[in-house]
Amino acid sequence: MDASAKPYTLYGAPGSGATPVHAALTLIGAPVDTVDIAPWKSEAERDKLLPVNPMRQAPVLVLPSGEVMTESAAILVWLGDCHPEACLAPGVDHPLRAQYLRWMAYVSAAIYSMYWLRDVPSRLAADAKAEAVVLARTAERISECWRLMDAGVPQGSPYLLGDRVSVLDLYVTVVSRWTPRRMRFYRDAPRLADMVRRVDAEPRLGDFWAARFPFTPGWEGTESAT
Ligand SMILES: N[C@@H](CCC(=O)N[C@@H](CS)C(=O)NCC(=O)O)C(=O)O
Repeated sequence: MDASAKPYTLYGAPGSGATPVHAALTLIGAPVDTVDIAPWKSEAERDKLLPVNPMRQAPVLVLPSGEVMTESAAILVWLGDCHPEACLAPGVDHPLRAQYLRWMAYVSAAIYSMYWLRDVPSRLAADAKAEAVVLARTAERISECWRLMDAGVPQGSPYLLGDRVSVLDLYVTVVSRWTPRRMRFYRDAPRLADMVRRVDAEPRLGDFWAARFPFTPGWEGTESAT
């Protein structure tokens, strides 16, 4: 990567949906400026995203051209396609391209979408009791989705799309760390679990994880977490 290249600007706090994007940019070796905003925390934080995303959500990636991208799956697919030298995604003619796109959209639509409600359950739940039900039921749904993905992805390779880490692996690795966290995910999705442990230990991402999504004591949670 040309050291004088114009940087990307990435909005989203450590641990957010900006994290798989940032991990991809790290593997690509592209310069990136970060704007740490945690929109799940408050209206005030969400409002900080208004100038770049009317949905007031992270991640937002401002490209070196100044164009704005939102939607984590689209950003990751775009980065994989625009930086083929990094080998982070199967190209349009690759036999795994269709499955790659299928599971990228699945993680976004079936699992990530749950966090609009999980992060602020009062959006649909009227009181604390209803909020607890929402958290338990969305955790069940997330478990089910990981189980189905575990059974459906191609088998027999260290990573989901072969011998090299892809943006799909980065996406699953980060989203599976969100509540109800990893212990439950390991139980639900044992094959995906092997892959995410490899990505957790990826030497090229060691400093990145430490800085942007550290493995702090208790980070894996418990099997019964909601
Ligand atoms: N479909 C969006 C979802 C993004 C999203 O939900 N981001 C969370 C942070 S990780 C957020 O901004 N939450 C605040 C909100 O939804 O109001 C994507 O895939 O990028």
